[in-house]
Amino acid sequence: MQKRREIFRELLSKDNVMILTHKSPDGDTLGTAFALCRVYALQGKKAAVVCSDRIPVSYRFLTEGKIMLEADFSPDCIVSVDVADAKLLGDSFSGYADRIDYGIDHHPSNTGYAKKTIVDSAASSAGELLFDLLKEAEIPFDRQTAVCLYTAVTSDTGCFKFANVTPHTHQVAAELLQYGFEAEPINRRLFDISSLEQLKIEADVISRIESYRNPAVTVATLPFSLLENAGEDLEFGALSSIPRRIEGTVIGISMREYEKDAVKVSLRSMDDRIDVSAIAAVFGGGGHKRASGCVFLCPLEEAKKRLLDEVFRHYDRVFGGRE
Ligand SMILES: [Mn+2]
Repeated sequence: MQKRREIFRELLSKDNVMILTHKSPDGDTLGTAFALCRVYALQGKKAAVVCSDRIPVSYRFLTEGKIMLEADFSPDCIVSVDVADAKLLGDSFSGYADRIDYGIDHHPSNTGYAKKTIVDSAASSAGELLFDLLKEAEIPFDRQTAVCLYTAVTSDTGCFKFANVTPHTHQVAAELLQYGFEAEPINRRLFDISSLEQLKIEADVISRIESYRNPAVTVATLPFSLLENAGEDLEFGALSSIPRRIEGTVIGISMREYEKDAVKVSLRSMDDRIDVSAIAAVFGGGGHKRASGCVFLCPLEEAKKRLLDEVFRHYDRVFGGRE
């Protein structure tokens, strides 16, 4: 078996590289992709980051304001970052599923679709993994690369708050900060700022919260009717954090009907004994033990009923039935 350091060195030796991110892009997939892209550029090579979906406002500082990312050349090498499954590339890049040369990922559920994959599920983020790989391979990088990597790490750790944070995560952040950029505006952009429209939608979601198992299972729903006239720049990452803010929540669920009869679900576990990726897997989804997701193609109410049946089954198995 080829060592990860060798795979990484081989990957960096390529030119004309297309870097694929996952659909519904977050700071980890984008930050890691732009960091890698920058490393290629520093070596005088051509690389471009592509994404099937619009870039959320919060991350446009990484893309120099670009809203869509497309490549204008035909690549000699294709790398995916933070993409657990080729299905997550999104419609515009699904044609590349069999052509991906390298995958860099931290999801234990990575399906191994790339010809060569570097997975480290102990890494908080793909950004932390890419930092480790650069360090192992002794590849120098610059401040802009560090900004991208820091964005990836802080994004996937919820500003260093989540259970995936390890002492090493903080060490990586500390080493990145040595490059001399300001972290405060990045974290403020990612975690504090939102449009007024966004806050009002969150208020709607909060007013619709339902609690079960007193109140260990918390569900926040966003029906399509509330989104029909909404602006294009709404961000939904923050919605998944609403349920777990409620005291006593063990399983936090947010459900967004993004199109009529199509519901995107995010599941968060506050207790190590509850593996929400197993619940998501029942419905064809996946992710991490403490954070995962799935999609239902049916009306919101029906999706909620099917999901909650499964959630209660898991919860009651661990906590011994109705409390
Ligand atoms: Mn990630």
